[in-house]
Formats: sequence, C-alpha cells, structure tokens
Amino acid sequence: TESHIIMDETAIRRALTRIAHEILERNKGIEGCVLAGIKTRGVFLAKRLAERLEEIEGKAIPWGELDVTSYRDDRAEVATERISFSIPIHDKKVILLDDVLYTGRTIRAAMEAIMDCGRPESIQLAVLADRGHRELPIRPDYIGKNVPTSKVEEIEVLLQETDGMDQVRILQS
Ligand code: 3GP
Ligand code: 5GP
Ligand code: MG
Repeated sequence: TESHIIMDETAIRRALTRIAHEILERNKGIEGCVLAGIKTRGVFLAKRLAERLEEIEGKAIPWGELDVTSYRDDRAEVATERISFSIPIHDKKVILLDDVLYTGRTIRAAMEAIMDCGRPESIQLAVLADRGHRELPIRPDYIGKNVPTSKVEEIEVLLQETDGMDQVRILQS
C-alpha cells in the first residue's frame, strides 16, 4: 500500500478557517445557524469549526453530534430507533459537517435524521475532503479540498482527537 500526505496540520487548520469565513459570508453571520457533526470525525471538525466561528464572531454557535448509522440505506436491518439531535433545529440553518464525502449516502441519511427532528430552514454541507463518485444528487457547499480519486483509492483522515495527529492521506493499494 502506497500512501501520500495531501493535507498536513497547517492545511487542515487553514481549510477550516476558510470554511468558517465562507459560512459567515453566505449566512451573513451565524445567527440561526447550528452545526451538526457526523460521527465520528465530523464531530471533531464541527467542534473545531464552532471554536473558529466563535473566535471570529465573538458569539457561540450551537453544535452537536449526529449518528446516522441507523438511517443508512445499506444496513441489513431496518432502523428500529430513530435517534434525535440534541439541539432544536426548527427554522434553523443546519450545517452538516463530515470528514469525507464519497457516494453521498451518509449525507442523505443525515438529512433524513435532521428532518425527523423538525423542519429546518435549510441544510448546508461542509466536508474536509470531497473524493467524488457520488451516487446521489448531493453536493457540498463548503469544501476543504477536492480530491479526485479512483474507486480503489482511499482517503485516510487523521485527527488529533482520535488519532493523535492532524493529517489527510491518500492510500493506493
Ligand atoms: P469516521 O466515522 O471517523 O468518519 O465509516 C466509518 C469509518 O471508516 C469512517 O470514519 C471513515 O474514516 C472510515 N472509512 C475509510 N474508508 C471508508 C469508505 O470507503 N467508506 C466508509 N463508509 N468509511 C470509510
Ligand atoms: P458516503 O456515504 O458519501 O459514501 O461516504 C461518506 C462517509 O463514509 C464519511 O462519513 C466517511 O467517513 C466515510 N468514507 C467514505 N469514503 C471514505 C474514504 O475514502 N476515506 C475516509 N476516511 N472515509 C470515507
Ligand atoms: Mg465520516
């Protein structure tokens, strides 16, 4: 397996800072916005982005974690429990955060999970890496890095909180 680094700690930090500014520009501030990090690594990205937004705006932005496994369409068993999001989302602008966007199935499931909790004003999507190969009509609003990949390549996302370091790598077997 061959591996090379496509984002280091600095690149990840700069991408999150840029995305924070893009979110503020698009939404004219953070009023009415809520961040939803998709487990596992999307949660840490949401937390970091919330910190960045608060530094810039001087206002706290609500954020929470979303576990969408029971909403996925490729699970053998039908969802028995409908999990809820811990923050009220009625009439809010919900910004989903994930590490890697691939087929789009995770995001479809995340949108369903959010919709089950109420009626948001809108849903936006931010990802650290977009590796292409969508199977659904989903596109991110905020992208850390576009990474054209073949289907056999994989992106490895390492974050300090879970992996002891910040790095994005591409793996070719
Ligand atoms: P994450 O939960 O921290 O995002 O999907 C579960 C984990 O497996 C993910 O971690 C992700 O990083 C990792 N993973 C690596 N390659 C793939 C892949 O091709 N598909 C999925 N679903 N997950 C992958
Ligand atoms: P999708 O549902 O869009 O196919 O895949 C998105 C989810 O699967 C993300 O939450 C991500 O964690 C995981 N995933 C898919 N492909 C990759 C990949 O190449 N690398 C990593 N790290 N995660 C991936
Ligand atoms: Mg993920």
